[in-house]
Amino acid sequence: MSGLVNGQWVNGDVAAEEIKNGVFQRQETLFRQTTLIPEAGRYQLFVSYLCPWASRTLMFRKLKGLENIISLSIAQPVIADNGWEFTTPQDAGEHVAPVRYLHQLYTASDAHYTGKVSVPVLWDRIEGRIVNNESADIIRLFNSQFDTLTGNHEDYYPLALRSTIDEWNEVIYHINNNGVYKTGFAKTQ
Ligand SMILES: N[C@@H](CCC(=O)N[C@@H](CS)C(=O)NCC(=O)O)C(=O)O
Repeated sequence: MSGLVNGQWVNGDVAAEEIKNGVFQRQETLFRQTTLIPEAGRYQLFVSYLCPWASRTLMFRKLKGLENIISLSIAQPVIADNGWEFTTPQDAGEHVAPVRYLHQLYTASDAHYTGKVSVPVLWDRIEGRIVNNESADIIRLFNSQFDTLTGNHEDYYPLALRSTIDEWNEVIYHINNNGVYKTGFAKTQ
């Protein structure tokens, strides 16, 4: 697996620490801001249709009527030598050069970033930094943070059901969502 080491792109076994004794152990996500400023045009979502985690953020963008509020950039459906790549450079605001590779967003946010460069990414165009790259957080942000702008008050994480949702999430995440990766990336039976 490739990624960034101290802000430099390395096409090799960067995330080797993810495989311990043949077992895939998912790296912790680093950018985890959990409140946003409800402003149209401020945030930009970077995805690839290849990625199921990114796909759930796309679904929520649609469900919550955020298509005119949060702009979208779609990487090619393959992780190539330079990681996630865009067919045409993507405008991401004033603080960063047009984005050809997703890793540009990571180094713009943290010049010394070390780790995987993954989709989805929620980017702040005004401050020029990643606010969150964890799909579980991003769907919750979409669920609640823009209601005043959209008038869409549909709540997919209602207070009364949260503990039940969290309980099921724990089960589904380990067995199903991340289970696919544990099976796919494991080096031993
Ligand atoms: N914790 C992240 C995981 C996202 C993730 O694993 N994305 C994969 C694609 S499905 C990725 O971008 N991997 C890049 C790589 O392995 O180098 C989330 O749920 O948002």
